[in-house]
Amino acid sequence: MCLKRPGVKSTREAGQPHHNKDVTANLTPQYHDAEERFKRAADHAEKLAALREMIALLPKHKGTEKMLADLRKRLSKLEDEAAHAPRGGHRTEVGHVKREGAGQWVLLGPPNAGKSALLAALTHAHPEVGEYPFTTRAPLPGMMEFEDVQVQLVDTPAVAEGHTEPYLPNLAHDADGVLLVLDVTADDTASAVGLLRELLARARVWPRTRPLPPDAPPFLQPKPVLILGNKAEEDDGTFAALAREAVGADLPFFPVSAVTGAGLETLREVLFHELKRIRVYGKEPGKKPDLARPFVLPEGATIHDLAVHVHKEIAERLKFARLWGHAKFDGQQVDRHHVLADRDVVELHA
Ligand SMILES: Nc1nc2c(ncn2[C@@H]2O[C@H](COP(=O)(O)OP(=O)(O)OP(=O)(O)O)[C@@H](O)[C@H]2O)c(=O)[nH]1
Ligand SMILES: [Mg+2]
Repeated sequence: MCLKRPGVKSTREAGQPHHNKDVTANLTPQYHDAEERFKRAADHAEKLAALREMIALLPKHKGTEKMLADLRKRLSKLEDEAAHAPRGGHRTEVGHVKREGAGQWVLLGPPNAGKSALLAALTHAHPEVGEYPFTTRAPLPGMMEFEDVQVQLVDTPAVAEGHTEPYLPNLAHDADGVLLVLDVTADDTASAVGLLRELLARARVWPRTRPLPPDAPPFLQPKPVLILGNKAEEDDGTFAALAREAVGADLPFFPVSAVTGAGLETLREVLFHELKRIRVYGKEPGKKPDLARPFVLPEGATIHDLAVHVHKEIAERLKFARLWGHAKFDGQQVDRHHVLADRDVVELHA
């Protein structure tokens, strides 16, 4: 990377000829960062994401016109390739897991922390659990049940010095939330936390519990980041206290045990609530509501958002809705701007 130190005059500024694109284009460190990620991209999706960032971050002026045209040409070539890639039924892109259910949490952590054991305890997935490091070789999703919704958890290969899979930042970037899994009985928690924090920085993930600085770089993704202190049943409280200290006070810490199940029921609830989603049940006039299959929408969603979710045409023709739940009285008539609450029952009238 060629970062220019402020206040140091470059040879060019002293009036000599040069071929340094930085100086004419005024490229920022953020641009170089994106360029670096483009060069190192492990797969197509990562390449596309980095290239889009480069285009957005490129200063737009006369001196960068040619560069911009060149980047755009590369982007359209990559997009073409993505559109025409063969789509076999079982083909999945390594490092990308299709989001399913109410939201996606990715589990990251050092070897042997119990990521796979937690996935097995919380979902119906059957990952390999082993007492040796690097048991997990590829991301594996599982669906966790919470009341009447399902939340997706994604187990991943370990994060370790010199062994971290290059697609992990991408996975964290795309997820709705990140679970950092630590073994509270391990004695190298501080270094594990250091590596995980680096990974999150590369992923542009900003823990939502930390205030966003006013000069926050673009593309930061504020999202929930929680610490799971696993193997808590082997602890009299001392280990968890030390692990918590190593993590720092800015991230919520949950002691859990994949073996005894301690802390897991609370965790299910937290994982759904941290996604900031609401459940809404549909109802047809004169019939009972369909309580088996809720619509899952972001907090703050309105009647209109629900209608769009159900069908675009219904949204266009919508006259009013009737509401049961938090409304003042059952069957209250509301308009499309009405904000919904968790567990509302809605009858759409188009
Ligand atoms: N005592 C105890 N052991 C656990 C717990 N969770 C997992 N283990 C054990 O820890 C070891 C590692 O578990 P894994 O789930 O394979 O760990 P991992 O984080 O997926 O490891 P890698 O795939 O290698 O990164 C296994 O021997 C598990 O049986 C727990 O809550 N308590
Ligand atoms: Mg594993």
